[in-house]
Amino acid sequence: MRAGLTAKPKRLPCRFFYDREGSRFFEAICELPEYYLTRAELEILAGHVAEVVTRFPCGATLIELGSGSAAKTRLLIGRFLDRDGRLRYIPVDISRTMLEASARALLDDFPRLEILAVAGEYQEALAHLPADVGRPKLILWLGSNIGNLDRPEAVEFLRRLRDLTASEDRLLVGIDLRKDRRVLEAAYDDAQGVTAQFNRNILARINRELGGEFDLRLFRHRARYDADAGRIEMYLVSEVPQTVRIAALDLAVRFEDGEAIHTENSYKYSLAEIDETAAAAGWRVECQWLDRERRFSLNLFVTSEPRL
Ligand code: AVI
Repeated sequence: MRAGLTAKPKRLPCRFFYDREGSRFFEAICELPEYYLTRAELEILAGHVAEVVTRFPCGATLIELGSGSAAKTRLLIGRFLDRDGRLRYIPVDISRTMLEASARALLDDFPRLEILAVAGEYQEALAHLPADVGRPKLILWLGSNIGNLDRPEAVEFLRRLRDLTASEDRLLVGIDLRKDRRVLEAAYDDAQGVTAQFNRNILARINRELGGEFDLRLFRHRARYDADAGRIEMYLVSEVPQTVRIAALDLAVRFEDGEAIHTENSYKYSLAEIDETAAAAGWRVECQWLDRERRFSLNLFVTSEPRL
């Protein structure tokens, strides 16, 4: 927080959005009419879940990165259990409360499911997965979570995942597509102001956890699409010149009128960029499905090269 708020321009890492409140706001975003991503991915999964499951023999392990409420995963879990009678599911999420709530709800509905939940940033949590997670593995990275990584970081992380997988394993990645600016900007600046609340929650969190004195009413939510970079950028813009104290950091942060904190990037991909990104990380796109409106893609990656 200190590094970001004293940097020029100011920035805060988007992973800090997700405390209990932030995770709730994000769940509300997923229900918004403008935020098409969740519905589009669900539509694709519903149409192709059987096709995904048939690629695996009995006894597969399902690992999910950034599982959240795991709403979409239920389709896959249900299908695997109907076929195999058992399934090991390893959800990894930064929000411990969300992880506990979703694991309990899943066990209520699927008593034969075995769950090993890992709380942590998923990049780091990978190092803590048990050595024997079971084979073959289907790793889920849904919701276009890949979009919150810069493009080179996405390649690097995909390569790490590749190093954990064997030729019979698969990675199912949901990736949002480049599209008209109006559709994208509405999705990240909705009429009800839920995304604005989600964005401001990062300041509310500094107030709660670090004794910050941010007045949330003095920061405006801004979401802009940079078509060249292919990314939505989110900012919190100070409406007035002001100085904000943060007790636990022993810091006074000065804001000029209109000065912005950059809080999130959400990258969008073309189909060619998906191929290139996969290839650069040692994967190949085995199957690719789009929703009816061709806004979102679901991609089944398979390793393209043997492990060293
Ligand atoms: C979690 N992530 C994929 C979301 C996105 O679309 O980049 C976070 C989000 N930010 C604003 N709305 C949703």
